[in-house]
Amino acid sequence: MDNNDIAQTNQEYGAAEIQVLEGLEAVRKRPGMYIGSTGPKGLHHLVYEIVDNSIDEALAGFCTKIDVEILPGDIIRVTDNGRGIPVGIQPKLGIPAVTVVFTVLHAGGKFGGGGYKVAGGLHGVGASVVNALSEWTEVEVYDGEKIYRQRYERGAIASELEEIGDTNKKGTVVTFKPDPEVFTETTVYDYDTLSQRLREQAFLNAGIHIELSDKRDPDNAQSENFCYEGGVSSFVDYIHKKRALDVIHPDIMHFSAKNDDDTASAEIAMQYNESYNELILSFANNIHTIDGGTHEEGFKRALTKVMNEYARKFNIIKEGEKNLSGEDVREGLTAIISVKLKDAQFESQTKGKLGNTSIRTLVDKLISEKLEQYLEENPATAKAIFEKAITAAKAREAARKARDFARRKTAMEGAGLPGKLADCQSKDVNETEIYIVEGDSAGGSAKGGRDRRFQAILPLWGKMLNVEKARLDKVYGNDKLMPVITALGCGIGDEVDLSKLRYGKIIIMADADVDGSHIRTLMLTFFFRFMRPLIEEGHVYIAQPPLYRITKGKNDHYYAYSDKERDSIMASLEGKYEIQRYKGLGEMDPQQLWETTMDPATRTMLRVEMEDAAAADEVFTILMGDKVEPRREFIEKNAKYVQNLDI
Ligand code: TTJ
Repeated sequence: MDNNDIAQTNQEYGAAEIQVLEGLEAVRKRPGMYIGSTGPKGLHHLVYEIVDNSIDEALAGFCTKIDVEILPGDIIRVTDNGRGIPVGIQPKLGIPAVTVVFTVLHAGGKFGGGGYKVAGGLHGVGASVVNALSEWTEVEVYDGEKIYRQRYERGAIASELEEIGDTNKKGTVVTFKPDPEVFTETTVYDYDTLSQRLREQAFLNAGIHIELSDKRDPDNAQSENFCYEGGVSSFVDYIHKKRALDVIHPDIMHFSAKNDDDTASAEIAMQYNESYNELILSFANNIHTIDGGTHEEGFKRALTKVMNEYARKFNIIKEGEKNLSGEDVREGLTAIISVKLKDAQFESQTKGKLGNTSIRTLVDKLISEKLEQYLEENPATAKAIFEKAITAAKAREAARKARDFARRKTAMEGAGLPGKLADCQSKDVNETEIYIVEGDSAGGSAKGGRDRRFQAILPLWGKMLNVEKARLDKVYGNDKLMPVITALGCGIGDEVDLSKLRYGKIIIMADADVDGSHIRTLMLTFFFRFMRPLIEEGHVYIAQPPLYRITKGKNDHYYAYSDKERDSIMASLEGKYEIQRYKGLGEMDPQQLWETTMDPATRTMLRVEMEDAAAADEVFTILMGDKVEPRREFIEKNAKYVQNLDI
């Protein structure tokens, strides 16, 4: 390149820079559009966006190691040993390619190199968005000869790309500090959140080394190294060990396939355990599809089909006997489905559902061809799996009888609604709410405080069923859960019909203490396992009662919902005041409970997302399982959460 070219590109640089600033200004104005939220989720999302680039480079075959460091001040540094982002002038804009990557919106895919970049949704928005939302960002490129460096502040170029030294290494180092002006809630990273996600990425991309280290506080330094040669099979194994689940056959099944023109691939690992639960985790382009989609549909359809065909062929199910249902063949199954494809389409409110129909066919074909063969070649495994599925089918039959019995019983007893339910007047699900309340005194306050026009109250009582060890048939007989099922009206298991749901909002209201947290975990696990569409469609909420009441003089009072809020209220008050700590909902009189927790005009509630429910399910498995050791470990690690928990 001669001097003339440089002069010319520099001229165009002005125009490019203006365009760049306008693009990133849009990101700063509406960060939520690009990273989902400016809360903790969005904050962590920044790290994933950067790491994704290194993973793409690894998938392209040029990078083996990715380092993620949390530095003092919650600054993040990501280092890889890939080819390094190109530093040459990008002809169209006349600026270095690396500058384009960091300052032009949506440039990520072009230079990320993976070929599997995702279209639409929040995914793959790239380095420029991270740059726009960081107080500052620095990039260093090692190209095997020179080291280059550039700095940006709030998305704008703070220093031109410069050569800063010689090197024989290759790779990219990106360091950024999330902008507290954007992340107003918190800029503090949670090690475990990053750890979980990076471990998951290591499972999904077999053989890549990912290291996470927390260097914020030298006294509490920690680090982990993730590398799984077994990929998704290692993932299944990890889940079974972590949840202390005993498997019913030794080998993990592992199937993979590509489509004809190599534009899509699918990989599945699966193994059955002794529990009654199914756990299917699906991913598209390394993104967790919490709401499933075509890959899960193809998998389930083919699994049911293959199992029934096999059972017929070998006379495991005899003539005249019914087929196994989908639920029967998935009882105790843990499966990881990972697909990679061009132009992934993400659907649903949270963009957590894969829509590409060609993937349904690809996964269906993969299971149809390989699972049948596997079962024929591994008769001992096949035997164990069919014994389990047949037992599940029998239990399902028992559950059907229990349900019919329960229905006849309620029909005979009259109204059909649980005796303790204080129902509301409205029948319009657009406005109706049911509060599920633990404890009779809280139930009393809730009944007194509610707006009976549209708010129903259901106090929970009786012995909680250990859902961990229960199939549907046990649920039908349980005196704590049956009232919930009858009150909601929408059925359970594969019979759930949301058109029959009697309340638009189901609100779990429990004390803000450890026992309350126990009951929330229980209820969420129950909904997650037996009424999942309720959570998928966003009907389930957690009430947020206050922790403190601060009284000043006779008439002034304030409520604080967190310690932070209490402190700021105290700081704003002059003179004398009194603080009351609520130990339970029952300490509030009806008027207070209405004001603080139930009045739609003033309350805040948390809508339960699938991730929350899935997390509750995991906690529950460990807490209620048979194994003592994992439980002890969990309790030690989560001491704050499970303090005093009576288990
Ligand atoms: C693109 O094709 C030419 C050779 O380099 C390819 C590339 O850009 N590789 C690459 C990018 N490796 N690592 C990155 C990268 C790493 C981090 C931490 C952050 C970003 C935005 C990119």
